[in-house]
Amino acid sequence: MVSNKKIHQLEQEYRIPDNSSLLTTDFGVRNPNHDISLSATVGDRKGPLLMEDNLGREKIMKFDHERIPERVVHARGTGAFGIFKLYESAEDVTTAGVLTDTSRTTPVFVRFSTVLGSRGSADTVRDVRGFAVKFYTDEGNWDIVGNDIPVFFIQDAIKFPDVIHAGKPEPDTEVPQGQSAHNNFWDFQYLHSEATHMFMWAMSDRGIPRSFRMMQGFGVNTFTLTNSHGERSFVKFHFTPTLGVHSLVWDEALKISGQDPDFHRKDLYTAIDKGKFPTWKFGIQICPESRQDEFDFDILDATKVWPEDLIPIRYIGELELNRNVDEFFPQTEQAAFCTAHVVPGIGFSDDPLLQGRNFSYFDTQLSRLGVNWQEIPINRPVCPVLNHHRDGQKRHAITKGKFNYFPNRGSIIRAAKPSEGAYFEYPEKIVAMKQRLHSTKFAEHFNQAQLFYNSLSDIEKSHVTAALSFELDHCDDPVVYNNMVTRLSDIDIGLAAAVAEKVGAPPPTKAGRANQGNKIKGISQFEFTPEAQGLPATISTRTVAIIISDGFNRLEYETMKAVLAAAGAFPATIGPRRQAVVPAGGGTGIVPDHHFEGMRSTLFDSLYIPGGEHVETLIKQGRVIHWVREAFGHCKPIGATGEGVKLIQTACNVDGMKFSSEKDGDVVESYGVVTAGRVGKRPESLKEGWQILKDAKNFVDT
Ligand code: HDE
Repeated sequence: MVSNKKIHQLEQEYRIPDNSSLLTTDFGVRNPNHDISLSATVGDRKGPLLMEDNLGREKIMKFDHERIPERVVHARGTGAFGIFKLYESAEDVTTAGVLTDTSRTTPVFVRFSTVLGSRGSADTVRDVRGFAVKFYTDEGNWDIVGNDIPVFFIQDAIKFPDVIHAGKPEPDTEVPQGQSAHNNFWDFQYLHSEATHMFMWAMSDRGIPRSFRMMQGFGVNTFTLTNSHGERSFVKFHFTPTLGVHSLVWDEALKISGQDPDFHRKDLYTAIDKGKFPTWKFGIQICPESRQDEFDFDILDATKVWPEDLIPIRYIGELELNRNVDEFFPQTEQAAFCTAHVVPGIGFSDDPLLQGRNFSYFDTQLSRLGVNWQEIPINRPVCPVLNHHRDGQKRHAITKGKFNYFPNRGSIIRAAKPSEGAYFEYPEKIVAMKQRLHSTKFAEHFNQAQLFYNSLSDIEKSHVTAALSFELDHCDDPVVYNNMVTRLSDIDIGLAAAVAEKVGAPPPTKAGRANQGNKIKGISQFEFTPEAQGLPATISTRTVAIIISDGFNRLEYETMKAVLAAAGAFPATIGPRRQAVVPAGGGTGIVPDHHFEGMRSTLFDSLYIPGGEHVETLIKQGRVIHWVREAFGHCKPIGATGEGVKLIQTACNVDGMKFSSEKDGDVVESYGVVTAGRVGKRPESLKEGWQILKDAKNFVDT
């Protein structure tokens, strides 16, 4: 199993040995009975329980206090360990060891999350996703507490309670759970025009990722880097998934919320467990101080991206997740991130959202985990911690000696010098007025919302229209949806008109603001497929349901399964029962992984139906027809060989299309129907769809 400095620390210092077998109490005494409470026995019956039962009381008392407050936002999430490797030094802009020393491997812990839902809510709701990375560097912990969307709803942290109150369940009914589709959320969006850019992202396919492994991560706020000459630049952080950026379709997301609320959590766990470690390229966008006033937006405004055409992304490292947690609560739930955690060479900017966040994360951990939250194993740095902070609830460290103040008459402890790696506070010159004002350029709210919309492909645009139409359909206050249509006309009159018609708002008569038609790079998901990133297309980690019933063609089944597995895909066999299903001609049967009612097509990326007489049985079963038809409706690649084609034709009402693989005589060469797929771009023809199943040569040639 993968190990590193942090894993070693956790295992050496905190692991309960898994080779001991005798139960004990929390105070270490061997426990004679964990199952039966102590009581008086009256005749041959148990009488009243005894107060004296300290073993029983300890067990129940510990249970009573198992819950801690869930995170006030981002409560629903999951995490994994990994490493960060730097392949190009950024020493021209920073002194941070983690960004300059290419020989290092820095351990990380990453937690992904949704924002609005509570801890038990579903994974696939439409929402922003958290992407929080804790780097355990040799110089201390550095946290990038980011999201999968590069901008935010508000510009000033003081607005955070409002945006979150408006998005969370409404106060009178506590409805809806983990949804933005309600009056208060959209009322807020209209009344805060600065949110326009962000809600457009959230309504795009970015709001319903296929997998945490297929999302970008962004630091969102503007940070600073300082180099060895004391020069400072502004910086934005980026993580780009090498598997590409991919989304669910909305109908799938809705259904999966009920069918498997843990879909994303399991997806990440399974990939890591099977050794298919997800990776992200790590990039920085650097804006030297001298250029900070050059743009028509303020570089400290978190509702704006820095268009790549203006400031390119420099990819300098790679993040890999390679180990699941051993226990969810002490590791993932107690992980505590804080934007104020930076290491020498990295600093803050005056971004007012970041300034507020630096206070908020520290503060929230106090109520969630207590004042000694940084001593919890998952949060401890891998380098030494030494200071005169003392006491408080659940203090673990035991410090010897007389002095708990500084300086003192006897201690050898002293403050570090810059040459010893002390944190460097950049001496920023400030001549200021103290007042409650926004920066002047913060007043512009629609340019980038429009750039975003214009930069999407037509398919992605249609998804935005559909998403807004869905969300506003769930708002029953006409003030809300009428206002929102007005707001949309500030972006695009066509979009506003299409949504107005669906949701019953008066059609907009004129654009609030003409659409300038400009576009920028780095917005459409099509730009982030592996191919677009110059990486090989891959079917790796894609799930393929193979549908069989008694009488299936064993050769076709086994060949396809082997080909899929060899290409790194995760095939699963689905049959009428989880007991042996017998192939044509008899012989040992195959025990399916699931039965038709136990799973749904929504939980797979693709379907394959081998030939054989089983097709005659399959086409008579409503649930099987539903499997195929639904996958077709969700534009998934569907492959079939031999008689399997008939099932697709029957289920989907389409004619078979002849195709052949590069390999003559291969069982893959047959007749079949393949529809559009969900990998990256959605193919518009059957032929393009097949490309995905086939995944170029990877698929058939392996
Ligand atoms: Fe957070 N945010 N946030 N946020 N945030 C929290 O901290 C807050 C913002 C983000 O996996 C809380 O530990 C304020 C932007 C993530 O544990 C809290 C503001 C971005 C996570 C908090 C923001 C984020 C949080 C709740 C406006 C993207 C989950 C629990 C100024 C860059 C971290 C906690 C995890 C969590 C405050 C805005 C990302 C209350 C005041 C912008 C990924 O402190």
